[in-house]
Amino acid sequence: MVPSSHPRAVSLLIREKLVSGFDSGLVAKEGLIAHGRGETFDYLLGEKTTKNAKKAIKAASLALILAKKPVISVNGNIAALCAKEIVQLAKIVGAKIEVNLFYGDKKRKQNIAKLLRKNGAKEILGLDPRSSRRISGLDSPRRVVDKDGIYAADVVLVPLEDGNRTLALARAGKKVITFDLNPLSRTAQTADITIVDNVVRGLRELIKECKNSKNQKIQFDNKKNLSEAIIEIRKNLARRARYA
Ligand code: PTJ
Repeated sequence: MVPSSHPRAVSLLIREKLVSGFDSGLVAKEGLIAHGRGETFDYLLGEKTTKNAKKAIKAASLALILAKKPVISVNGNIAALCAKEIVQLAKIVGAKIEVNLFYGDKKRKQNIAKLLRKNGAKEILGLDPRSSRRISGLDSPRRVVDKDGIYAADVVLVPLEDGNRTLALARAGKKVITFDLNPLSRTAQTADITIVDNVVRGLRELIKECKNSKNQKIQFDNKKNLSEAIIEIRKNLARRARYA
C-alpha cells in the first residue's frame, strides 16, 4: 500500500478530485483527457516541484505583484483542483478572477462561480454577457472575455490554457503566466512565464512566494527554463531506464 504522503498517492487523490469535479458539473469531458496528459508529464518530472519550476514561480510572483491589473483565468480543471488557492492568490496579489471556459457552457460557468464564492471570492467576472468583449484572432468560446477582466488586464495567469489563446493574449500585449506540465505544449512555449509543475503543487508554492516576495528583480528567460525542464525529463527517463 502506498503511504498517503507518497507522490503517487497524491497523484491518485488529484485524479479523484478531477473525477468528482466532472460528476458535479465543474469539469468538461475533455478536461479528464487533459488531466491524463498532465499526469504523464508529472510522472516523467518525478511528481515534484523541480528547481526549474521554482525559478518560474519566483518570476511569476514578481510579475503578479508588480502588475497593475492582474487577472486569474479559471477553467473547469482549475476550479475542481484548486478553487481555494485561486481565491487566496487573488486576495494576496489583488487580482480579479474570471471564469473563462474553452468548452463554453453556461451551467458549468455557474457551478464554477458558485464553488469560487463558497471559497470566499467576492467578485467573479466572465458571467455577465453585457460585459463581454472579444479577443481577436480566435474562434473558440475563449475569445469572449470580460471587459473589466482579461480584456483590460496587463498580466494574466492562465493555468492549463490552450495554445491559440495564449498566442492571442500575447499578441494583445498581455504578459501571460501559465502552469503547464508539458514543456513542449504551444502554451508552454508561447507564454512569458511557464511554470512546468502540477498546478496543485505549484499554486501553493506561488502563494508562499507572493507572501514572502521582497520585490527583488530577477533574471528570467522562459525558453532557457523550458529547456531545463525538458532536460529534467530526459534525466528522469535515463535514471529509470538504468533501473529497469
Ligand atoms: O474547462 P474548460 O472548458 O476551459 O477546458 C479546460 C481544458 C483543460 C480541457 C482545456 O483548456 C484544454 O483542452 O486544455 P489542453 O489544450 O488540453 O491543455 C491542457 C494542458 O495542461 C496540457 O498540456 C496538460 O499536459 C496540462 N495539464 C493537465 N493537468 C495539469 C496540467 N498542467 C499542470 N497541472 C495539471 N494538473
